[in-house]
Amino acid sequence: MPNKVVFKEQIQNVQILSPKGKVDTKIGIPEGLDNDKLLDLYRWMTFFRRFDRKALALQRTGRLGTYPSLIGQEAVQAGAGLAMKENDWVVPSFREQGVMMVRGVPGSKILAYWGGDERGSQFDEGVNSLPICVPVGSQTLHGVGLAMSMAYQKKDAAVLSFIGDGGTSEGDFHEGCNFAGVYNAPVVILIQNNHWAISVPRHRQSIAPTLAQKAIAYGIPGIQVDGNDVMAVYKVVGEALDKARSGGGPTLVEAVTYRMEDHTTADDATKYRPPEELEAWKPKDPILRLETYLRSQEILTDELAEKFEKEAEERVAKEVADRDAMPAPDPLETFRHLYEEMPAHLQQQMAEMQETL
Ligand SMILES: Cc1ncc(C[n+]2csc(CCOP(=O)(O)OP(=O)(O)O)c2C)c(N)n1
Ligand SMILES: [Mg+2]
Repeated sequence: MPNKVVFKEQIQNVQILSPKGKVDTKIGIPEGLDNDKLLDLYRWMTFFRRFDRKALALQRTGRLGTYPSLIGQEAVQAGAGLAMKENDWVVPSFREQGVMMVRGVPGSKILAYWGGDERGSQFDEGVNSLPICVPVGSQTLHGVGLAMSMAYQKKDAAVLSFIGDGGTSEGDFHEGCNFAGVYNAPVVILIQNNHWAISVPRHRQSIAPTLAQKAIAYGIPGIQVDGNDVMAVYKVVGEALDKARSGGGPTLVEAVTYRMEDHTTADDATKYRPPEELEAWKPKDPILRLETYLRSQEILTDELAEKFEKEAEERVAKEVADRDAMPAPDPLETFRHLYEEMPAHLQQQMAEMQETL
């Protein structure tokens, strides 16, 4: 008969801003979030939504191949992005255009990527973001590896590595979490639990009541946060990054949010998603929640909101114009950069294409 408990653990959930836009006074507004910073968060979130609406429209008119919208997940990406410090790195999956833009990736590059242009993955020096990465689960390995290398080089920086709820079923995620723990890697693995992995619902992904508890098996802290509450995301991710930077090791954060759109433009969620579920999430909208709070405190006025709208519209137009201004890629690039020395058969094919061109 077992006669003693050898291990016990609990998973906490953090919410500061309620869906009605009220601050939990027991926790209070997180340190670092003064009125200007709160407005910054709001500005980014409204910009993300506008950018995505434009990108969806561009896809419908044939100017992008496909596009994965982050609409509904703005608080996770703005909150986590603004909680990062200059030298930190972000390791995105494929729905992280928001946090990537916060880190300095131009929106025009995001549009280029989804238009099938490889230059959409080439960022300027000093932009600390890996490129968009579609293979589900791989991001944890990249993020943990990058973090291990930064610790090895004694850099004062941490990595924020993104993954979806679906991604947590991949072996790569588990291997990455294990390495993160064993090597005390300065990484925050952020699960965006948006409740769907294409047509597979969260409850078919795992019967574990939280995804954060997957951390327990690897001996690292796991915490859940209301992903539609930008204040809570900012606090939880910020504290985890600070801890990682100061040698305190990795954290697994599960941000509970909702994908309001189709998986990508190649999907039709009405075929599998109960409409009541979507309706139930609408009042929890992350932008609406912050806006309600900001207006109640008279931090946001009609005038300011209008100004932000106009700025966002202009910025989106500029990103599209910058994308359009990129010269057409050289088709011969298809052959380059694969081998140090190009094999004979590729040289021949390249010469043939050159002739045709
Ligand atoms: C290894 C691998 N398997 C399958 C796919 C196809 N695929 C692309 S996105 C996706 C679902 C991902 O769901 P989740 O991790 O929850 O992220 P979300 O799309 O919700 O952001 C799948 C199966 C892929 N890209 N990579
Ligand atoms: Mg998902």
